[in-house]
Amino acid sequence: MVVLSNPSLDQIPLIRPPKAAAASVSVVPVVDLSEPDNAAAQLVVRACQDFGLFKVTNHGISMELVRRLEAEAVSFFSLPPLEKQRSCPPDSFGGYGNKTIGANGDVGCLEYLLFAVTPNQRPFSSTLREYLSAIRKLAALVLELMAEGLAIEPRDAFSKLATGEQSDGIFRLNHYPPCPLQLLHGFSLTGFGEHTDPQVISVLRSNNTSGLQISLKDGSWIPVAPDEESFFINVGDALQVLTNGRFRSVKHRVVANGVDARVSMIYFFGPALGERIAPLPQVMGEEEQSRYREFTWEEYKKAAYRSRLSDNRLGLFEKE
Ligand code: GA4
Repeated sequence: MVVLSNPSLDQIPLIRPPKAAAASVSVVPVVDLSEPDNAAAQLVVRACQDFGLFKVTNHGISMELVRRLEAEAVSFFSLPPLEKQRSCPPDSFGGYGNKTIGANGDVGCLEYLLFAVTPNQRPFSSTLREYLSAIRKLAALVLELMAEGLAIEPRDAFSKLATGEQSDGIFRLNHYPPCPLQLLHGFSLTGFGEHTDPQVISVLRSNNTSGLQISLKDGSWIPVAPDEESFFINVGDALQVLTNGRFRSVKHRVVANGVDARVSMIYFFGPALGERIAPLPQVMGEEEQSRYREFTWEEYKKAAYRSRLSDNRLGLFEKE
C-alpha cells in the first residue's frame, strides 16, 4: 500500500491557486443535523448532486474526543523520522508514509498514517477505536438521509453497504507541514494531488488550517473553508455508481500551506470486498440503463490501486 522512498520537494507538482474572486466565496453546502430528517435529507441530496461534498454541523460527536485524537496524531508526527517508520512500518494494512502517495509515483507535501479498518484488526489506540465508532454512526446517519432524500426503501440501503460488519474501511491521518516553497511565482506546492475517492463516502475532519479545494461542475476549483468543529462528507466513486450518476464523486485536492500545519483525519467507507456495485434498482427510472458495467468492490479497488491519483478511475467501467 505504501512505498518507502522519500522524494524531495522539487519532485512535488505545483498548483496554481484559484482566482481571488473564487477564493473569497465559500459556497459549500451546510447540513444542520439538528433539523428534522426530511429537511436535512433534501439538503443532503441537493449537495450530493450539485457538489459531491457538504459540511455537517450539530453532529453530536464530542469535540473532546476529536481533539484527543488530533493530539495523539500530532505527537506521533513529531517523533523522529526513523521512529515513525519503525513504529508503523508499511504493510498490506497501511502504515506510515512520507511524501509518497500510493504505489504509482504520486507525491505530495505531507506525511500520513493509513489503517485498514477491519473487524479483527488491532487498534492503534483506544481513542482511535472510540473515534471510529462515533464516525461510523455519523456515516450511517448521513447515508440514511441520502436514501430518504432519494425515496429509497429500505432506508438502510446505502448504510448497510458502507458501514456493515464486513465493510472495507480505511482510516487516514494526514499531517501537512508548512511548506516553505509556498507561492513561488504565484503557484503553491501540492499537498495531496487532485483525485476522487474510490469508496462510497468519506468523512473528513481537519484542524483550522486551509488547503482543501474541490472542483465544481464547470471545472473551476474553490477552496473549502476549514471548520474544526464540523465534518465534511464527500461522495466517492462507488456512490456515484450506486446512484447511476445522480450523485457526483467530487474531485478534490489539498494545497500546501506556507505558514501553518494542517492535520486531517478521514474515514473512507468502502463496501465489503465481494459486494456487487451497480445502480440500486430503486434509483432507476423506467427504461433507464446503468451507465456502468457491473463490478465488485474488490475489482474496483484493485483497479483503483493500480491507477495514478488524478486518473479517471470510473472511466474504465463506464459503458460506451
Ligand atoms: C484516495 C482515497 C484514500 O486516501 C486512499 C488513497 C490511496 C492511497 O493513498 O494509497 C490511493 C488513492 C486513494 C486512489 C488511487 C490510488 C490509491 C493512492 C493512489 C494513487 C487510501 C484510497 O483508498 O484511494
